[in-house]
Amino acid sequence: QSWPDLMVNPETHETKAQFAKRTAWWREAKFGMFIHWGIYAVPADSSQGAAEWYFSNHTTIDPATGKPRHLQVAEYEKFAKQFDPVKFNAEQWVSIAKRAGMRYIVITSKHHDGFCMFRTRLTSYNIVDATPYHHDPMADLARACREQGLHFGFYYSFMDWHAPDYLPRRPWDTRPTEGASLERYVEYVKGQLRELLTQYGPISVLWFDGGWEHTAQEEHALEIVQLIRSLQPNIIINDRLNLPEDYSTPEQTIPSAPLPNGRLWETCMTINNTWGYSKNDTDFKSATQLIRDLCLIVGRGGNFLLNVGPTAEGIIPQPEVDRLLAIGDWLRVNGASIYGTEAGPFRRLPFDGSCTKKGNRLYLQVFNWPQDGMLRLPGLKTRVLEARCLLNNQRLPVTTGADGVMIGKPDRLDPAATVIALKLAGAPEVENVPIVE
Ligand code: JFZ
Repeated sequence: QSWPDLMVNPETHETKAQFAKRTAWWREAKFGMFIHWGIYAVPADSSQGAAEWYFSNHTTIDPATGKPRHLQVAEYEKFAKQFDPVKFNAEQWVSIAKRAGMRYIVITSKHHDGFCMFRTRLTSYNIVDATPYHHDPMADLARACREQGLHFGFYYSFMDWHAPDYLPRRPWDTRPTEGASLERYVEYVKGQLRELLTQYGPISVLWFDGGWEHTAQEEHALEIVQLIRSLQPNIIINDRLNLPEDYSTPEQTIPSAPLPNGRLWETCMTINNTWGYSKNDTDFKSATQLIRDLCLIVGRGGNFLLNVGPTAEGIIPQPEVDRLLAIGDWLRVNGASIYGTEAGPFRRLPFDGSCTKKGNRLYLQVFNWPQDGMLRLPGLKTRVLEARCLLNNQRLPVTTGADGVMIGKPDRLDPAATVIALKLAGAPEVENVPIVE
């Protein structure tokens, strides 16, 4: 956000200080759980593309024509009758997020398939009315988050492959389009957002998606965000309804540096290769890789929204839980280098790792300790008072030479990232020295 300090942002009607206050919890939180949960968890198939895109991706060869044939709306709707998450336990999900060190949860209230995972009076195509479960899991999750102290938010897709008024229709959708109206669809979206933002208490995040088929004007995006802010004045809104709003959402990638003007951002990422649950994707990233991604993201000033894809029974797959708990174990020791920090001050680091900053402290997150045993930190102008390894609080020798600051190797290393906390004589000042690789 680059508006001047005392000017009011025309979209949010707030000053920079008010923006900073509204987004404070989010900027401190750093790590959240993304949940892609819907009736696509019934086929649970990513063999033809992302599991949550099953309705769009899945084709069979029509024996009559020899051509690929898409599912029709009525055929996809049948998965709702098979969606019965009897093992769903909101307290458990939230407790997994909490043990992982996550501070907020964002869940798909409606994905592109149009199926509503919440109680809505605006369509019967929802979890309460169209599934044997007959229950609204969002109410349980909102309550469990409140009880366990996590922030709670909704993903909502503007693109909708089911709503009769959504245009353009999928090319394979054979339902007649006469009478369909995108204007009426926008009213439907507004009505649903009103439900989502009034039925569940405080909602911390609105995570839009699927805005790319239209312009902000066609989507009435400004009206929509104004409605949202009128119902939940402290909410944080992402940038996927063709308005910049509060933060950017790089997907499956980590920007190489902080974004200009302190623009807030959040990388969302899958643990395997698909967002919705898939029986045939077992290509899970290692906990080490995810911990390092968290360090790199936070070291560049971003947040990390890490996805899980629960099953149609309501279970978060164990391989995902295992990785989350391993991240949580690492954070219990090294969380001081993550929560409430800011991007590190160095343009590039001469070691394999990342760096964050908090007041007069720097946190060096070292993935692989340098071969020669010395961790070098050129360009740091502020005097180092003390270096400690967070693993065992061991004090490390610090020397300052022509190469800059050098830190001795701790007795124990963490295989994912060993964190060295540097206490400085003041706020870190850094010289823009080029770093030779
Ligand atoms: C979207 C969805 O299509 C997907 O199913 C998932 O929900 C994900 C979080 O978001 O996918 C996108 C959206 C944006 C980009 C790429 C994929 N993008 O900006 O590059």
